[in-house]
Amino acid sequence: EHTTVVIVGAGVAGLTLGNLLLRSGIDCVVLERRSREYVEQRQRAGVIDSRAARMFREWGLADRVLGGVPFEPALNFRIDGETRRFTYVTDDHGDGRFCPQQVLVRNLIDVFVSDGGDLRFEADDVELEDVTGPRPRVRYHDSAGMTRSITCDLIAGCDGDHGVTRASIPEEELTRHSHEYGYAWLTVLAEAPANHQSMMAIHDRGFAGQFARGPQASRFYLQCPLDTSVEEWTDGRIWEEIEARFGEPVAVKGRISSKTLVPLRSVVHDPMSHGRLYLLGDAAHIVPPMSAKGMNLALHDADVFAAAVLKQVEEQDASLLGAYSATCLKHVWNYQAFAAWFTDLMHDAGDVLYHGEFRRRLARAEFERLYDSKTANRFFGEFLTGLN
Ligand code: FAS
Repeated sequence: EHTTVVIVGAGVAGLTLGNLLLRSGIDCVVLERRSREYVEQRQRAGVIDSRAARMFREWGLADRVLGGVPFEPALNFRIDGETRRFTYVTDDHGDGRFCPQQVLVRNLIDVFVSDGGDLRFEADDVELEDVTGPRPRVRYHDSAGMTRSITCDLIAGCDGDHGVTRASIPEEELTRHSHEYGYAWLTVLAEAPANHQSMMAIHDRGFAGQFARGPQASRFYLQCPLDTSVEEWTDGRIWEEIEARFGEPVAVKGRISSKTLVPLRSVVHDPMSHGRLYLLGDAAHIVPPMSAKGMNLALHDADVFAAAVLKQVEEQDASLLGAYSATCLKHVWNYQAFAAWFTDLMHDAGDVLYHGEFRRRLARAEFERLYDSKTANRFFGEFLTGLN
């Protein structure tokens, strides 16, 4: 069996890339390890920024894949219990959306399959061969346990941070740049309606965030020490911390359906390609959820790679493929810088434990600048919309 592009992983990067190639008449096969049910219910990100929404519109997919609600150019901050609403100026026309990641994924699957795309779930034990040769091969076991193999022109590694594609690149060919923030987030999914699209609290007890995930649910984030365990976080303790850090009672304390500890880190792998293998999304880089850019960077990579494949297939011009890694890394480092700045700002401003009083006052001053300076406001808005 032969195809032009084998895409490993049906997350936001893999499914977006599959749809962009399919719409361009380019042959591809998507191999996903999990079942369709599992992939469609996996809850993660919640924000599609304006750049990503525009990208879907430019490819003619926006109406069919974008769910959720437009997000207003405003953030709600709670500083030591006092609400400080932050509206930002942007040239953008409100394209960004609050859209739970699994809604986007579900829509991308529906569109890809209904347009005749070749998406294979429960594809196990994916292995790559001859990635630096003229005709790479991908082997895997299908859902019936049969061994299958596909030769191709290109492989897109869209299998996330714990996948097999990046792992197939020889260590000496890849550099891992990483930064640990020194604390973790307890991320909680609860049946607790949010009475605002987003709320972020700066407090001496630590950062807290609440983001609507549809009308009846919220994703909460609670800063916690790295050496804590999920077991220590009983439901009672979670509600107590949320109420203390937001400085108000939680009206509806519904069922908590998931609790995960996510150590905050930033990671970039360089280069993002090796031979005919190209890495997209979390397979290449990780940003802390504070930035709400993880999903959006994956979408950016899919946009850049799809255009590069199109140029190669239609004009036999490999220049964009050759530039793929540098193009994406420039964008990724720019957003890593934003993510690190915003993460430090929102945590140092309430921090009396880790980085001390001087960093705390610096962060408070930077925070006030967002309100006092039109330039700082606009610069922040450019990053939030993804249009920087
Ligand atoms: P994905 O992880 O989405 O997709 C990878 C796919 O590859 C998966 O379907 C996986 O099953 C499949 N796969 C893995 N190994 C495979 C193999 N060997 N063979 C075949 N398939 C394989 N980002 C935000 O912007 N905001 C947030 O609030 C946010 N919250 C998050 C919370 C959690 C708990 C996590 C883990 C991540 C969160 N993220 C958030 C980041 C997240 O949204 C990612 O950035 C985004 O999913 C990246 O998309 P992909 O690169 O497509 O990777």
